[in-house]
Amino acid sequence: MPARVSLTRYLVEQQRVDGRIPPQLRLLIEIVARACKKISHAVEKGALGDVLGSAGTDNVQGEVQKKLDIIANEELIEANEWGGHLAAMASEEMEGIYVVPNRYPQGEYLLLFDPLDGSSNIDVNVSIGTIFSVLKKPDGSNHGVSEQDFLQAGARQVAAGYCIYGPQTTLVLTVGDGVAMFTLDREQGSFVLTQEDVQIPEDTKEFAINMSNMRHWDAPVKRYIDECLAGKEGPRGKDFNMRWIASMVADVHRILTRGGIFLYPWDKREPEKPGKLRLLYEANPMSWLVEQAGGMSTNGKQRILDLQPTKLHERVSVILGSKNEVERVTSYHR
Ligand code: AHM
Ligand code: MG
Repeated sequence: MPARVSLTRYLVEQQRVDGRIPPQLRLLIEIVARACKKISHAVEKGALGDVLGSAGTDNVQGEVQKKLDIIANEELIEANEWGGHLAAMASEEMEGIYVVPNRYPQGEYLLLFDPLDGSSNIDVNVSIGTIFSVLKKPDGSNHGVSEQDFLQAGARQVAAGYCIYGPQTTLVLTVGDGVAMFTLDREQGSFVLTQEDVQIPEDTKEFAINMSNMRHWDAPVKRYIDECLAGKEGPRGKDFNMRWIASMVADVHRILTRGGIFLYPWDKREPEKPGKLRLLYEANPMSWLVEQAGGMSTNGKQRILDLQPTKLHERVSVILGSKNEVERVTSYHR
């Protein structure tokens, strides 16, 4: 039987091969993984750990915070602030950026996260996850760190991934050399490489969208879904299946595993908002993973990774997954 490759070994080998991962970035990814392990334990305890339910507070987006949203946010901050690899962090659950306190050394990386994605699924025991993205502090910004430093296009990410807390806990990672998946071995307490070079099939018969919003969609999205629903008798000439987990991590994990298309488009409910999902914490890391696995990701008009963010909590319309389907929906917008 071939030797098991741990996350640590995978990262050390990535560092050795062509210096793809500098030591500080390797440390950062390991620490994020360690925090995810702790979050996974908290999730697993559920009612026994008194972690379910609402925390009685709202976040910056006006959404009710769950206890686990806050626990996960704190785990990520505590795990990452002392290592010397980071300059600052930004989170979906915090209004402003969190600058590493000056009692610790300052590093050159910026960490962004959605500490617990799929919050509405926490209490019903359905898969949820942590999404993260890593940027480098722009050159020349030697005078501390500001929110402006985080406003970089997704194409400039140096690492991105998520950890899904489902039947298994799986960490999915890219550092720009394809996508690798690591399953948590609970007995050993370590992440073990279980899939490398993840590839999303170019075609699919599976779509994911919140159908209850149909009456609010824009014409191109409506057209695309109508054609899928028409099945074999319609213009697509094949039957489609639908899945909607309402945890982006779980929907994207399915797509990385067997293909499919995911849409959370702009809709008329809140016309001034470009979409529901957050560009920096959700769309960018997921888009890079999907592209690294041979898929495609757009906001209907442009490649998401090329969008220049204008604010920390910016929202965006998201269409990602199997290349030919994303290409089709995007062409309907032209
Ligand atoms: P969250 O980060 O507060 O959990 O919100 C993001 C989630 C995504 O995971 C998911 O795709 C979407 O919101 C589900 O939204 P809806 O409940 O409108 O279907
Ligand atoms: Mg989220």
